[in-house]
Amino acid sequence: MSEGLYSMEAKDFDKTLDLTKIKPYGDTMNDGKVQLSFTLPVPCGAEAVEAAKQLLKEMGLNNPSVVYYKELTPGFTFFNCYGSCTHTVNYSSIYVPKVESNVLSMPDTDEYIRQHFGRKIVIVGASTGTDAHTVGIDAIMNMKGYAGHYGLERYDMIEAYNLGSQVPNEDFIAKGVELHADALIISQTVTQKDVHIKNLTNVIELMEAEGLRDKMICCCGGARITHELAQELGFDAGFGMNTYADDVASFIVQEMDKRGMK
Ligand code: B12
Repeated sequence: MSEGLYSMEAKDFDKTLDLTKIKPYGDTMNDGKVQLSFTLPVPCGAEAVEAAKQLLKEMGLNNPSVVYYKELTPGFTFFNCYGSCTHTVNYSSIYVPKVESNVLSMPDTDEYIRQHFGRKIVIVGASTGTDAHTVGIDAIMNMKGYAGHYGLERYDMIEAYNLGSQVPNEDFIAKGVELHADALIISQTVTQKDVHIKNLTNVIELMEAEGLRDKMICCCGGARITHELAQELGFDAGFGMNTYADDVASFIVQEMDKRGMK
């Protein structure tokens, strides 16, 4: 396949696509087809299927169909369903604040560090507070990496320290100071009752109280973290799902350079 074809977007070959009114694509443009699954707290049977279809209609899905249903346990029924979405979204009006840096490969980041700093940079990371999830921070930091992207421990010019999970914020910051960290990176997975907001806010408050905030780059990440939220909470950058070591490493080194950190 030629590169030209790879770079094509649906709007280049389908003239019925209106980016001010997009809806899901099933197998023809604008058919609105979606698949969803859910459980209803009712006994398995014809009434349960009818309830599921009515619910789909209420959700704005035309031609609702239940393609699979099964009793999970007495009194609970699980459904797989299809329907055509009647709602649309104006894609052309969407603006999402994103981390603005040039994403470099691992060798290019190492080279950038050699050229701009002439020393290894130190990054300390953890899942802090009560958060016990380690897979996110491991994906970013572990030597073996994640989804084909090596983690920070693999970089020649980065000294990466992964402190694990449930690290108290005070200990995390103290370790950063002890190791002369250039950047602190935090993973937050649990967002129930806004615990991530309280915890991330606490990190920044502690750093400010100790006069450390402008001495280190601070980043956070997790499935429900956005760059916009991270900045609101006082972080330099936030990284959500589908981000890798390359994204945060590139951001950190370019931000250090911008700030004249040596
Ligand atoms: C595995 C898991 C667990 C394991 C964790 C084991 C471990 N060692 O990590 C265990 C069983 C311990 C667990 C416990 C709990 N869990 Co849990 N868990 C999950 C699960 C299934 C997968 C999470 C995961 O590993 N994802 C894979 C990684 C790679 O994705 P990621 O974290 O998003 O990371 C990527 C990006 O976000 C980003 N990223 C992440 N961190 C960082 C950091 C930086 C600096 C950067 C740059 C990028 C970055 O990069 C990564 C790669 O792209 C999810 C459900 C799911 N399918 O997502 C629930 C889930 C996260 N858990 C949940 C809950 C509620 C809990 C518990 C509260 C349950 C309970 N009632 O006890 C406890 C909490 C314990 C605690 N104190 O934290 C909820 C969270 C809901 C919410 N919005 O808060 C989820 C979504 C399940 C659900 N649908 O309800 N859990």
